Amino acid sequence: MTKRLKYAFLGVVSAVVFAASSFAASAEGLVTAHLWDKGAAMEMTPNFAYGASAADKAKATMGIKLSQMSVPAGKVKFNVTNDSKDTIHEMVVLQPADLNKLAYVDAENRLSEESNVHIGEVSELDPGKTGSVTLDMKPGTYLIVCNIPGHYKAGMWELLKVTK
Ligand SMILES: [Cu+2]
Repeated sequence: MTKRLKYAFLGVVSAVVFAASSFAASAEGLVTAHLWDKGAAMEMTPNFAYGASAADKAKATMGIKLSQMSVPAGKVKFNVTNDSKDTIHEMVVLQPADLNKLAYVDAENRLSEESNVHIGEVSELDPGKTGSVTLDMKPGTYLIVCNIPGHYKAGMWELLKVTK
């Protein structure tokens, strides 16, 4: 191999290594979340907390749409968009010990972020705004909510399974 060829070869090798490492970086999970509502004029009905049937939840006037219901464990990036025209929303990731015993703060009309184990969030997005957060997630079931007062019970929650 001439010296010139050797350098060219090394160049190819480093390009391949670089490509491989950027592939590894892009292997982090990506979840897209859309926060939606039917407009501030619509009444918030507090009947759609966790446990509401899918049929009931379909009547909710606000909600969260996730790109998927499960994602592999590890680094997970959440890209969050507030699709509302007039209402602030947020996305909070909780990992409650028991989904059937969620701690609720009645005085604040929202879930306790302490008792339900707060993992991370994109807080208070103005209408039309986007935000993102990358979290290191272990296998388990997570509750994704908007914790603006009243919004969780009005239907703004989804479950996300993190798989091994
Ligand atoms: Cu909300």
